[in-house]
Amino acid sequence: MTPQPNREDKFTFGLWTVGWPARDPFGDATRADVDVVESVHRLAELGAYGVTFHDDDVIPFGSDATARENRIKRFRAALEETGLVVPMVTTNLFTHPVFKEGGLTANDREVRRFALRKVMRNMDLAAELGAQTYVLWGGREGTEVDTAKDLIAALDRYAEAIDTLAQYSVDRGYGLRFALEPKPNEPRGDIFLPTVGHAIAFISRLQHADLVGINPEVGHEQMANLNYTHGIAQALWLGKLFHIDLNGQHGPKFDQDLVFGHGDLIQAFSTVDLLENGGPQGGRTYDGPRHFDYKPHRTEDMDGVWRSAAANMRTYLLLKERAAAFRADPEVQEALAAARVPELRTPTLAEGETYQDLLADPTALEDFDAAAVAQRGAGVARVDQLMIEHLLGAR
Ligand SMILES: [Mn+2]
Repeated sequence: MTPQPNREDKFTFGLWTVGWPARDPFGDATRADVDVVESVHRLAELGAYGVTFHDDDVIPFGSDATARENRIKRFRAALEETGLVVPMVTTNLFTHPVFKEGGLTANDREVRRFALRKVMRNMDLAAELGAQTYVLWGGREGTEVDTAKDLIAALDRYAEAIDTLAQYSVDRGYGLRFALEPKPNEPRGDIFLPTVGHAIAFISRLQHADLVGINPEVGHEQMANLNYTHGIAQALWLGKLFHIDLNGQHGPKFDQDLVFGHGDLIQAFSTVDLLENGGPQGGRTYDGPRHFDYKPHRTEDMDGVWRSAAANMRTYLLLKERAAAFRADPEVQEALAAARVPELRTPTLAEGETYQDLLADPTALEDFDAAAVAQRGAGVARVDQLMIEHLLGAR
């Protein structure tokens, strides 16, 4: 039986996902625009917990004050009718042509000042709607021609912008935490803060580093041929996993934004296992929303759109069920023990032991039989197949 999603699962969707009219660089839209009010209702019926949005998803760019208020009112009413929450909000600094050379890192200072104001205005709305996380995806922050940008100054301006926004949140008492979303390329030839590692290193130099973490997207890391599960593990280790974008991707190519699990399924399994079972005593490592940032196939009508939205949640829950079965299987536990997986939690030096003690321990070097120890198999092959069998529902 397929598990049914409910509010406790904390599944959230960007309004731009189901609302994507499927325009691509080569073809026109294949679907009509979707009213955000309808999206909120449909997602609530499917079992979602919340929605997220860019400013322009709810309030079209250039709306006057009256139009703006009306849009917000309708959206707010839909949230109240359904009980959906808005845990995360973000800004569109990429669609309008004014951002063609960048937003927060544009060479043109006027554009940078406008970009900051656009973010601040939407932070006001985010706080009003009770959001806790503000995502910054710098889709236009980058280059095609490296010599046409002062790359060092661009990072200075990026840091200046994020620290300014964090200060604004602190002064207004908004309590927002910021999550940078890495992506290697697309739409720019090369985007700044291209991977989880680049973004985390950048954050360490910010004045408000404590308020800034990351929002890693499955497909974005895989476009860079990196392992998403490893990326979020490092973010968890650093306390920097502020939000996640779940979707699917078939390796390094254009950003596919497939349904979660509909790309690298084995990595999706390890991602869910880490999120749900990777804690120190087992159990959850991340309590935030399970946020889907995907695009329904361009081939689909609206029936296919809602099916694909449901598919994200069902796939996550199926993987969660499979990961729980994997962890509970006595043979898996035995195989993990044989592979010495639990041993990695034992510190290399004993409690109170110093490197002097280690130097005085002949079993660590002088009497250590490297040739004999090298003969030991690691036992990974057994774990590997047990994992696949659980993933396929064969156990
Ligand atoms: Mn993407």
